[in-house]
Amino acid sequence: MKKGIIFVVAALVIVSLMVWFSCNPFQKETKSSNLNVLDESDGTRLTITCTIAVNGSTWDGGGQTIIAQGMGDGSQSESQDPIFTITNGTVRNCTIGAPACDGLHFMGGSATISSVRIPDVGEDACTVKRSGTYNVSSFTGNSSADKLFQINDLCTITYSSISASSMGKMVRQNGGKTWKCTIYINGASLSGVSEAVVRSDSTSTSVRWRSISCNLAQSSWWYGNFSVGSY
Ligand code: ADA
Ligand code: CA
Ligand code: CA
Repeated sequence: MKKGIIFVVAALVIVSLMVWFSCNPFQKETKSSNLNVLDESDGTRLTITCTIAVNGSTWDGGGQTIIAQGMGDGSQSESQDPIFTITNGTVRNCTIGAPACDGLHFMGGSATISSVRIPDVGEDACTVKRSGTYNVSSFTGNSSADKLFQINDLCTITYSSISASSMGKMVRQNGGKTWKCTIYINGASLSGVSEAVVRSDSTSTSVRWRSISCNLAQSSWWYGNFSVGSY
């Protein structure tokens, strides 16, 4: 009888460990073969069930489309998982299909997103979660319900060659926050913007920009009382 209970407990522990290791968000993922790939039948589609954590490496999607399952519905719910977290690394060359959930999260250090497309942005497309130095380049993001890019911590961030349609604002520093972020916009082609290019409640934040085209009159590009200049 006792042996039976020990056996059941041991089996439960082993199964729990297997589940943990198959979808551990803290695990360092370096090779695509480590990812939780459910469907790679035609080499163009990668179905995932947990966040891909890029830490100290470059993750190159080779043009694949990523589809998230069980990570969120792409709505305005704030409780969805990110598709990627990036710490001191790069994510490049992929499309994030719907539901794009909470997009990509910058988690610290120096990190880059390059040649990423999100045809139907989820809650938002890309968020600064922790302080660092970041680049977003050659990025396409369409159909944002509100924000394309969100900034929740101190950073210097450069957005270059951004192509986006339908959004409230391209960049939002977290509401009510007064710390400084330094934002560079080096080329953005924006259509269907309803509110602003950048909105911030911080007077210490600085925006430097060049080559922006936007449906809004230029007098409505900057929503807030921050420093703005071209460069
Ligand atoms: C909203 C919310 C913040 C944060 C942010 C985000 O602004 O109020 O707490 O969740 O969205 O990062 O999406
Ligand atoms: Ca949000
Ligand atoms: Ca978000």
